[in-house]
Amino acid sequence: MIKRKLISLSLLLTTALVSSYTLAQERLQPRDLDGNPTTAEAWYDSELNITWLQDTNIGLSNTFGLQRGSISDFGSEVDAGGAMLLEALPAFISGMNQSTFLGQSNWRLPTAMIGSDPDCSTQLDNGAIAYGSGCTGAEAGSLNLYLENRYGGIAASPFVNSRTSGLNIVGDRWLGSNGPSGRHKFSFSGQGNLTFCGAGRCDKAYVWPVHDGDIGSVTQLPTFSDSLLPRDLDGDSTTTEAYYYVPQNITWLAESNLGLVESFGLQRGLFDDNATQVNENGLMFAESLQAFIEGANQSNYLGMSNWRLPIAAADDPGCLRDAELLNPDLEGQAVFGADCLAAEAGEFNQFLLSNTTTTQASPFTSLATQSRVWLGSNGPTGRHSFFFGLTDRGEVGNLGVCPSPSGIRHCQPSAVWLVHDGDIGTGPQPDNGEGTTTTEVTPTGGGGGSVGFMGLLVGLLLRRVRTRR
Ligand SMILES: [Ca+2]
Ligand SMILES: [Ca+2]
Repeated sequence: MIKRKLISLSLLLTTALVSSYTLAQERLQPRDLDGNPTTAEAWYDSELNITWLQDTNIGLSNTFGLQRGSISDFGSEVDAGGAMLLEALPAFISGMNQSTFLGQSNWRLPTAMIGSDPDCSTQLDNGAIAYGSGCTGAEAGSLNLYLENRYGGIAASPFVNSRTSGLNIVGDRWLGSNGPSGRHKFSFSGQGNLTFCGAGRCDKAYVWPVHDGDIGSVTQLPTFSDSLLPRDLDGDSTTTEAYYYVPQNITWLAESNLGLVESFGLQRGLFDDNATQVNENGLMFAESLQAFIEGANQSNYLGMSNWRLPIAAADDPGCLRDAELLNPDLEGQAVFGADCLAAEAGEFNQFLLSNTTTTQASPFTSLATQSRVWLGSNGPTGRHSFFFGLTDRGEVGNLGVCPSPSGIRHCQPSAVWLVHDGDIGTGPQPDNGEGTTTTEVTPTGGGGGSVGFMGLLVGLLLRRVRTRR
């Protein structure tokens, strides 16, 4: 009897171990190439046994010895957006390898199909030549199909710079090999479009290098369970009022649209222009921010009197490039646009996305309905807002300013999501960084109608398992 129980217990344990192993083995696994294990520079593709650079447009930040500027006739310049002609590829890739970029000297372009891909929409010579949409063959087609199924597209995947900056276009990437013409390009979007150019001139495209094998070392990217700690601020330990985010050493309110539940003495109603009031949906104009936040602190909201807005970065390299591409006159002075990854808002957005694939699935439930929040800082105009998650145009972390640098006053009403310096409130203590955390993930038995944080986490994990099937 006892023996049978032991056997079933060990079976149970084995099942648990196998399933947690399955969870850890996503097809794409983050890799550290720069010595900082909390950041990923590349992703190992366990199906193809190659490693993809995290940056899908490496020409945007590096020229590897080539000239930056407008591309001349059949020239080998790298343009401001990172694109280049076929003629630039040999020097670009060899320059990358000679500089041992991120410690590696065998970067190459991903492959196209050698021969036929029956999934391609266009088939010539009885399928010996294939191109068009729907291609799933070779490295590019295989990964594209996976990104569509796993993340809903490359823009929501862990890879960065997948759009041509500032525009809602995922440009073509050069492929390295072979096939009928040897001059292949692939569009990592939607159905995955494979094109090749014949004897004539090929239009410019972007470079997304890969490396054979599993390079780099395993990362320790921050996760919800070890980096986002629930905090009680009202004395009722069964409710969570805020989350302490360990990497930033700040505490984020659980309610990411505080105007929805508090007005701190401000009028509530429909907007008058420039009025200091809070709308029914919780949003407010910039003119209301000071009175609202002062009201929160003077009323000692949740026992604290130093609430503030999260900040943007004065010089975010991601969105700075974006702004300059849209308007070269703004070089070095304007910071706005998509792909802003720095400072409190940008970093936290990346953290939420990398753990959930959408901020809607995070514990901050108001982000699902209102994602644009006011930021407290600085920058050229001092009036920044930040769109958490993915915009409907597939932009990650869109930073807005108003009035815009072009002078057009465009301050949309946005939500207030307050943060507080340090670890306030009570709850589990931060991991000391020794070893891995072994937080038990079990659904909380509260059953009070609202899905708890652990419930969300479990739901996400289950969804990941389902996605893999
Ligand atoms: Ca790193
Ligand atoms: Ca509480």
